Amino acid sequence: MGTRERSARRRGRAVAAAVLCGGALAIGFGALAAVAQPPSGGTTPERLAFEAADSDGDGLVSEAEMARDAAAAFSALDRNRDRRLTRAELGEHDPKLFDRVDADRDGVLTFSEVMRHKLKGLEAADTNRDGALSFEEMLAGARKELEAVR
Ligand SMILES: [Ca+2]
Ligand SMILES: [Ca+2]
Ligand SMILES: [Ca+2]
Repeated sequence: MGTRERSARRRGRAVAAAVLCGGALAIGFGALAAVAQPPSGGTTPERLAFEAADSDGDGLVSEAEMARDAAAAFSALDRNRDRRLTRAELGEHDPKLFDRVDADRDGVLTFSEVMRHKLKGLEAADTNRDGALSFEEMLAGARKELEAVR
């Protein structure tokens, strides 16, 4: 595999992980934006994702901002508009993460399954208990979650 294929592969995995991760919930839409518009000048996809989710720009992603971001990511991925995300619609992703979000194990993700998972992720990653995620809290939470399924 060449370098270009490898980095495209990594990016695809990052998008799906973003949508599936509780802590990285905020990454969902941002990672999609990063794919459409590759980061320049040292801005990481994670940072872009965070800034896209932090709509009031206060450096924290609140529960409401997370819900808005998740809804945008969800509808962007839901190509056939049936309000369910299939494994195929998610593209390349970690099946173990998918299983964690798919609470009723029917093989598709509803928005409420995604939101339940995201809110759990927010609670777990919110180490200073202010009800919102800083960039550092979000990154640490995402990392922990990815390690947990490994
Ligand atoms: Ca905010
Ligand atoms: Ca389901
Ligand atoms: Ca916090």
